[in-house]
Amino acid sequence: MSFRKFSSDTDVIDFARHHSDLFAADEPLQVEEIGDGNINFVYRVSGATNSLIIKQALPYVRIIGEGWPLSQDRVRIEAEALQLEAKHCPDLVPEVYRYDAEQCAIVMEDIGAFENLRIAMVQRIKLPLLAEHLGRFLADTLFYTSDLYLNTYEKKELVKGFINPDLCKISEELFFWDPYCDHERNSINTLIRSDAEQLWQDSALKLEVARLKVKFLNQSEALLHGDLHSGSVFANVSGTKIIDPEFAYVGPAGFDIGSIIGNYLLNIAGQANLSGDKAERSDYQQWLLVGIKTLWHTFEQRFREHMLAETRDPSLQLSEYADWYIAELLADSLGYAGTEVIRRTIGLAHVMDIESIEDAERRADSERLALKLGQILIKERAALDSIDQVIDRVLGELYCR
Ligand code: SR1
Ligand code: MG
Repeated sequence: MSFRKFSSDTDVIDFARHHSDLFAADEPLQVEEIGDGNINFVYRVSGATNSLIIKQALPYVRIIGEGWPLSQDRVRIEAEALQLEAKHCPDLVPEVYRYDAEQCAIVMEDIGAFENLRIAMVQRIKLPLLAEHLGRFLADTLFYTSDLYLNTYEKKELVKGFINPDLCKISEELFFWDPYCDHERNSINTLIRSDAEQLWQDSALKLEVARLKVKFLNQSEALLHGDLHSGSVFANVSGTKIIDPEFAYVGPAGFDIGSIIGNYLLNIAGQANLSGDKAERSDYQQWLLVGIKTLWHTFEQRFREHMLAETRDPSLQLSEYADWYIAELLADSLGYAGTEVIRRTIGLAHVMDIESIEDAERRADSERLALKLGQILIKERAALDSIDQVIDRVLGELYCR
């Protein structure tokens, strides 16, 4: 049978029964479409005691339609990336039960016991293990897919298996071009139009963004998740699950680290004006800043341990090299965090952390703060030598307004 979009609950249920043994043959099943992302359709199929998730990729971007075609190979890439991540951190990703190339669909574990991180952050829920889990995920997935660990042949096979041009093109444009010009895809609060126009005139900033873009295009350093924003993370007080690696490709390691740090910062900017008690919002901003620190320290310590104990290439085993490598990674991560913050503020795809501020003036204030933080990170990334300096710099912007 050739590809067919699931067009009814029965289609989805038949597919679930055929591709899993979780359900009894006579068990009644329910389907809900739960996809809230921009690109795909996601269904939860539930029986009396078990449930699973089916994700189907259509040959175009869901929110745009057939006017924005998109390779369905992304679903193979997602399935293979999840399986590879599971080798290194099985507790941090949903289990893939089946990948069906014909229907461009993945059948996977239901992670309904976890809450979407973006929603949790908007609600100011503190998740005690989150930052450590993210740091461990990043250290393990990035180290074990890099030339530090893989041999020449394994690494080139990895690069080949994750050639992902359509999805890379989306990021190349949405991160590194659209927000830096008056692009028709941008969405800009009219109250900050002049701030955006100023940013478009800033050639020092655009030069730094160009340098980050060239790394994104050329630096085949490690297998990235490729879209590690807080909507791709689910968490609760005891666990974390990272989903949706359809943008995976072999790129600069700092891109993943920066994407998630950027999402912490977007929430920090949002908390300046989200509804609720001011003291509670400030307290949550502090919690997020501590989270960035913990995430980076967990990552740094674990990645360094991996480098010193498991780097296979003898020419890369010097401890001085590990120091240099990690310092470069911090700078890259800060730069990419800045591009994530800016593109989510004036580009195509915005975030609830700021969009849910109803009052346009207050939203504009958070957007200005986000733009400021993004520019600082991009322009000052080489001078910010430690995560403590980064936190101080952010605090300076938060409290000197
Ligand atoms: C058209 S896709 C817009 C954004 O949604 C995805 O989740 C990625 O973040 C992409 O940049
Ligand atoms: Mg996604």
